[in-house]
Amino acid sequence: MSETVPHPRLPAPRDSRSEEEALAASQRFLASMRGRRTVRDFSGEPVDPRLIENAVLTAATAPSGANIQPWRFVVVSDPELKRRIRQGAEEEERAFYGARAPEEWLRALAHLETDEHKPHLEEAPYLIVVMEVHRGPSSPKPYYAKESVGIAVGLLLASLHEAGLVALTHTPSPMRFLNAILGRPAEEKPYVVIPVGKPKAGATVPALTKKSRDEVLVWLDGSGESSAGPIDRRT
Ligand code: IYR
Repeated sequence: MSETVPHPRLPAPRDSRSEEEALAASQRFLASMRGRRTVRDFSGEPVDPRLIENAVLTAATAPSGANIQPWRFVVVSDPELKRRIRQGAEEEERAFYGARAPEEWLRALAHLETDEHKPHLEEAPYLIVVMEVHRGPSSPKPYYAKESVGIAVGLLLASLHEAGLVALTHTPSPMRFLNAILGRPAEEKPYVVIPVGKPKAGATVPALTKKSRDEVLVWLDGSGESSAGPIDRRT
């Protein structure tokens, strides 16, 4: 039998700010996000758990396929669990760096100076293990699960950055060992492990650049020009 009750609807949110206010807010956000860097060296300084909770709640606002919201965020601060996660991840990474990784991949990674040692998995006060939730006893079949969880992780990283914290998107591969350590059911597939905290004194990051506007942005406005944006051409 098909559903006949109409789904309730609400007015779409409307923004009452002026163009200038909106632009200023957008520029502030851009400037802030340009300051985000992946950090691999964490101090043991404590972090307010409300910042972690807000970041997770922010992530959970993400759009998702059919609004299934196929995510769960497991926040680990228990030192023993962190130790076991480190142990499991380093085992996988030894296999990766020692044998599994193709030369081309290792060459692409070289400037990040990563290796199989993952002390940050114990040093960071929190590890957020992001789970992609598949069909299971209490979860429906998701659609576009990877895309949905990826969007949520983007919002999570933005929130952590706005809160003045640093994070590392870490993807030991394969990550199934996490289910046993964390006691999570099979329908939760580990997506990424995110150590979060404050940078260790003297921590450095590689000098990286992001692609330029013209490399990442293509405007197709019918004028026949494809890359000069409206900001330049505004009269
Ligand atoms: N998972 C490994 C390797 C690694 C892979 C990529 I792609 C990176 O951007 C960084 C590292 C590790 O965590 O060391």
